[in-house]
Amino acid sequence: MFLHESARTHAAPLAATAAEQTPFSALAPAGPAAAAIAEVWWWMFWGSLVVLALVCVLALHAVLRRSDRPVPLSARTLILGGGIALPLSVITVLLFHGVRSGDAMLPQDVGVEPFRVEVTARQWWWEVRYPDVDGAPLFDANELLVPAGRPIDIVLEADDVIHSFWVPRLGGKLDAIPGKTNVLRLTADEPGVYRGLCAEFCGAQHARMGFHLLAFEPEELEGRLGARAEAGLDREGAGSQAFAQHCAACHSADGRIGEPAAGPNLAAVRQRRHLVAGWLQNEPGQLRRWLDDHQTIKPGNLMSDFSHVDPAELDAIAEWLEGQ
Ligand code: HEC
Ligand SMILES: [Cu+2]
Repeated sequence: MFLHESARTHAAPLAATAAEQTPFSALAPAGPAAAAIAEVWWWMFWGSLVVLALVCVLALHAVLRRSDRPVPLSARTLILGGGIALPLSVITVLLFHGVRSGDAMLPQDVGVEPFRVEVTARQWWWEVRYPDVDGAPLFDANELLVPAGRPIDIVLEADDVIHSFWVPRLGGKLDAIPGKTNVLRLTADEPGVYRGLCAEFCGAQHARMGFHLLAFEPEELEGRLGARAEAGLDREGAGSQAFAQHCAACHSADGRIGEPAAGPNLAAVRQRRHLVAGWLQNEPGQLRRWLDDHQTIKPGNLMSDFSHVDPAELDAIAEWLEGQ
């Protein structure tokens, strides 16, 4: 008991640092679905280690034995035992664990109403919709704000090609397929920042198609979502007009309006921690830099070129979006 307690107090900060250093590690699970997967991983790890040790011992034995007598095992026993019984039993155990951990990813009735968030994957970013924030849908991008300690249903769709939604510390991957709706059930046990990525090659900027899942205590979540819903942009002014001219064909600047969705909704862009699908820290100057250098920052991305636009106009748009 005593030992157990002290081991735990030492393990907790260690686990926290490991998670910070390895935000993409499925072996630092932070929710039940990921824990089930990590368990299968450890079973396979220790299982294969035992088999390897066994093979080494047998090999050593074969090399070192003195006698010339043949091994008292018939070919039949070897084929039936090593070729059929052994793989069959290993695969059966793995199948059992695999199906169980796969099951943990699917929505099931647990007596608590899940939090629902809809995600549409595009080249190369994630549209995020909350069906009901103060009575109406709210549109955002590349960041999922969710409650901690409550099941989350992520309703996945795709626009252009097949993508795969993965938050390694929270659970397994699920494909986002055009024309099909898949639902992934995750739970983040504790508040925190969990990193996610596209886990299926989907084009040139696939490697820069990340996102962040931010889990909050329920009261804080309400405040945060409310703030995003109220991130109203001043409809007057030079920035607004220039935006209408150069950007509004692809971007909505109203969190309550989803279209056009060729580019991320920009109403609350200043509240996001990152720009361009988790790739740039959202620091002063980065948004403006993106407008000039976006083909260098994310080559091949689907935003148009603005080299023909007066830089002063782009300054005004950036200032307007950043709410200065
Ligand atoms: C042809 C469509 C198109 C036009 C026009 C366009 N954009 Fe974009 N924009 C995109 C796409 C697509 C992305 C996503 C890029 C990615 O992450 O791969 C994007 C991303 C962005 C982002 C990053 C948002 C985030 O949170 O990740 C900002 C900021 C942005 N655009 C601003 C602008 C501004 C300002 C203009 C007008 C000067 C503009 N865009 C015009 C398509 C467009
Ligand atoms: Cu993708």
